[in-house]
Amino acid sequence: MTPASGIGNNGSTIMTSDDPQYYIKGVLGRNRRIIAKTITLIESSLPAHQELSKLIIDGLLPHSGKAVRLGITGVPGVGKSTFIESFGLDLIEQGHHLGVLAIDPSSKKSGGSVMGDKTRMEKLSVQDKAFIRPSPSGGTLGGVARKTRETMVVCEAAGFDVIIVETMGVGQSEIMVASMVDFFLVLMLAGAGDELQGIKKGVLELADAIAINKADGDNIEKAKEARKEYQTAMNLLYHTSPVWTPPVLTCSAITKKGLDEIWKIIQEHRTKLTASGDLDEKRKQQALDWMWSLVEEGLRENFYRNSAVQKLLPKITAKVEKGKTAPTLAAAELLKFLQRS
Ligand SMILES: Nc1nc2c(ncn2[C@@H]2O[C@H](COP(=O)(O)OP(=O)(O)OP(=O)(O)O)[C@@H](O)[C@H]2O)c(=O)[nH]1
Ligand SMILES: [Mg+2]
Repeated sequence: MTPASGIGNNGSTIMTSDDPQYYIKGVLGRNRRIIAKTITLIESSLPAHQELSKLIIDGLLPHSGKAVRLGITGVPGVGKSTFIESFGLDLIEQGHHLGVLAIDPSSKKSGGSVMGDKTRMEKLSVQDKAFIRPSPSGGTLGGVARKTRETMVVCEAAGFDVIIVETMGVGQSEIMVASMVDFFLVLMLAGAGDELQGIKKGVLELADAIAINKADGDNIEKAKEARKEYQTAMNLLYHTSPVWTPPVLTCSAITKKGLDEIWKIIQEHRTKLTASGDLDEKRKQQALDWMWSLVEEGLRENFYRNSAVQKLLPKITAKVEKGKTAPTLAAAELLKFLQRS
């Protein structure tokens, strides 16, 4: 294997170890520099880095799985960053170690990621007991999900016992996040219709709790009204677990009112689902989901990397466009190469 290398801040090439044990030991010893390096390897698309990160994840996996995994979603501006900062600082005060990861497939390297703007979590980001990582940039949603799952393993192995995965409530990414966490919290605003909030019914079905944020000042009454309406709606929806009906709460990420209650609900959910065996079942299902999404990603990569596919693709797509070859035949023709590879 070629040694893994990276570009230093000053533009110089820095050699890093290609020994998985270097990373495994560093992560287990909660060495922040090595944690960050490991995540950079996970996010790298270089084949040598990907091989190395597989070995590292394999070594870290037995040390992971003990954290409380939370997913948080909500439309832009609902207050996710403010909420995570307030909630996170409270958790740290109670002695927890917090990892915050983001999923935003649209994010570019130049910023614009959900948490590219760290200033919104400025108090949290300087805490020793917090580790904040913005969304890996670019790539498919599947690729971003893989990187986030692996980063979660790294954070858990490093001893972060609460992991928050943040995503924007505007697309497919919620389903991804819900499939990698124990508890999925949807933040909403009072006085805005569902359509306005861009939240689909499907997202509410994924929710383990809804919190109407910004319940402060003049907004308190409106938030209480919204809470009642959503609770009625939630009682009618299909729920992911028979032992849990998702509650609707109100909170203020600014005044911190209601945040304690949300943490209590998360713990109550954990106790109930552990007792019923549902949490275990959920994690097992998630491990399978993880495996299948890797298989699908691998198949797709093999397909597009195949030189025969690359050669045939322009010709065959042109033929399909012109109606000279049926899409069914074209697909079968292309897939034949995968069977041979
Ligand atoms: N009054 C009030 N304002 C809040 C509260 N939470 C957040 N805000 C304000 O709402 C605005 C948006 O908050 P953010 O935390 O940046 O929202 P976000 O959901 O992270 O937004 P994106 O990162 O764009 O998706 C900011 O001006 C916050 O100060 C709250 O509980 N009460
Ligand atoms: Mg934000």
